[in-house]
Amino acid sequence: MVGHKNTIFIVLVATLMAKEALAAQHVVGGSQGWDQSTDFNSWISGQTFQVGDQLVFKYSSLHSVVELGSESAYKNCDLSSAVKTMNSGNDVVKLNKPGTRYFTCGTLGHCGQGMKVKITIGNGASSPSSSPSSSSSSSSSSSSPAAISAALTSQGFASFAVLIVAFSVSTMLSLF
Ligand SMILES: [Cu+2]
Repeated sequence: MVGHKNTIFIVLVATLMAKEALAAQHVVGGSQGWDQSTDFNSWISGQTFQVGDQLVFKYSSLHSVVELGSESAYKNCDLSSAVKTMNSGNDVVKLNKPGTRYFTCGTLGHCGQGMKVKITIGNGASSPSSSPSSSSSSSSSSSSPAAISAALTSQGFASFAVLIVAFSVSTMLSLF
């Protein structure tokens, strides 16, 4: 009975670890960071945001991070409706639910210079093809245009591997 409880506990922990491992950290602006010289439009075009991911804003003391509450505030650089202001220089924002979030810099004029990002967060379960079956097609090895399904497969494999490790650990524990 104790062994069973151990197994359940470890599998739960492993599942949480797997989810944590799959969550991505997005350093806003890439290597150039949060700065008015960064081209945020081109940065964001290469990003996909999912629930559980994190944004990381890295910047000098010339800047700050202001979260705005609406599309119109974002378009008009209206900082009066700020939802939250951060200024540590290394701010982490967790994307904890699907939707759209808006961030800009609080320094006068920087928003107008393009220092702002609009983040659209998917729910993680949706795929572009929106087909309900995800496991049946994994056996085909044809050269399909499936970078996305390859990514999904590797994610599935990662969590599977974590579960295997958890199982062997729990088996070892139950021997003692
Ligand atoms: Cu700034």
